Parts: sequence; structure tokens; C-alpha cells
Amino acid sequence: MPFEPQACLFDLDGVIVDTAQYHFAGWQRLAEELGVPYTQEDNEQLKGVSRVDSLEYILEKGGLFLDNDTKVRLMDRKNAWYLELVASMTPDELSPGVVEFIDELRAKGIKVGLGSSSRNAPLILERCGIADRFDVIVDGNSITFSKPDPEVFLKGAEAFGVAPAQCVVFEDAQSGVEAALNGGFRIVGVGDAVTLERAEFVIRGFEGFNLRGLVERLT
Ligand code: B16
Ligand code: MG
Repeated sequence: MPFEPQACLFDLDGVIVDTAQYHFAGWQRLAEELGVPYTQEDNEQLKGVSRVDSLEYILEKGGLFLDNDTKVRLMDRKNAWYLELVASMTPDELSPGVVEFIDELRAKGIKVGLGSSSRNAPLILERCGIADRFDVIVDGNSITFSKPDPEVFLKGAEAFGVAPAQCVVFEDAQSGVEAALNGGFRIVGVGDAVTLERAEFVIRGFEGFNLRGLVERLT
């Protein structure tokens, strides 16, 4: 029997749009100000991780202990830089082929949702003109626990009324792949096969990818 997905949940940063580079720029600038070295490898660890947990990671790396007010100020600072970078985003920055793939899913009756840790997700979807393509949006504003906790995806599946085993998650982050596995979802990695080795399979991007390919690889 071929696998029949009932729903697909897409991560945002790094899957639908390449905002991971903007998060990197923001955290690197903040880390430099704090005198903490911040590399691409650190950034890889922080993909999919909430704003507050990302700051805690940098502070721990630098052996810094700060009070809560200072932490809030630093997060606001990083977010202000991030918002400056995303302010000029347009639909041109959507991952090639992702809208076509989403439209194919919708045309075949498969529900489409967003499962992102980002509190900026609604803004970015609006800027890219694709907010109305999602039946369900779960983002950093509606979750308590950051990936690799499965909460973000479980809330999406619950809103669809679909069992996790019938739902496919698309993720670019190690933390997101773990979150999907922890929740019992089917999981497709988007990006680097070595980094995302725990995914069931990995695609470089959505160009040339379609529902038939998805079903073939997950059956
Ligand atoms: P914000 P995703 C995640 O989004 C990013 O990968 C991660 O780098 C970021 O720290 C997190 O959102 C929180 O973002 O500061 O905008 O609330 O990949 O889960 O879509
Ligand atoms: Mg991501």
C-alpha cells in the first residue's frame, strides 16, 4: 500500500525562505558585541531553536551570567536587526519550487500547515505573499517549548485532526528533525544530507520535487 499523506507541515526559516542567513547575521553581531565568538557551526545548532534559547546558548558559550532585563534587551536588539533585514523581503526570496509544491498538495486535498519556532513567522508569510496558502499556522507565539520538543508539530497535527504518522514534516534544522521524530511524524530534511542524517530522506530544495516523489520515498 502506498503511503498516503493527509497533511504536510512546513518549517519556515530555511525551508520556505532562506531567513537563516538573517538570523545568523543578527546573532553574530550580538555575540561579537558580547565578545563571544559565533561561527556557522554555532548557527547550525541554533536553527529551529527559540529566541530565548538561542541567547542562552550564546551566553553559556561566553560564560556570561546576565539578569533577565538585560537578556530581554539583548533579544530585542537582535530582533530589531533581524527585522531590518527582513523588512525588504519580497516573494522573490521564496525557495524555488516551494509554492508550486504547496499548490500541488492543496489541489490533491492534502492539508498544508506551518510549524515554525519564529515569532516573526506571520510577518514573513505576509511579506512573501503566501499566508493564505496555509490552513494552519503554529509559530513561536503559540508554543511553550522549543524544537526539539515536538509541541509545534503536534499542535499543527491536532488542528488538522490528523495523526502524526499521516503527516509529513519538512525541516532544515537538526532540532526540527528531532522534534518531528519525537512526535512520531514522517520527516523530510531540506538541505544538507550529512547535517540532516536523521531525516527519512533529504532534498536539496523543492525544484523538481512533487507529491509522487514524496510518496515513493516514504512508502
Ligand atoms: P524569532 P524556524 C526559527 O524558525 C529559526 O530557525 C531560529 O534560528 C530562530 O531563532 C527561531 O525561529 C526564533 O525566531 O526570533 O524570529 O522568533 O526554522 O522554526 O521556522
Ligand atoms: Mg528552520
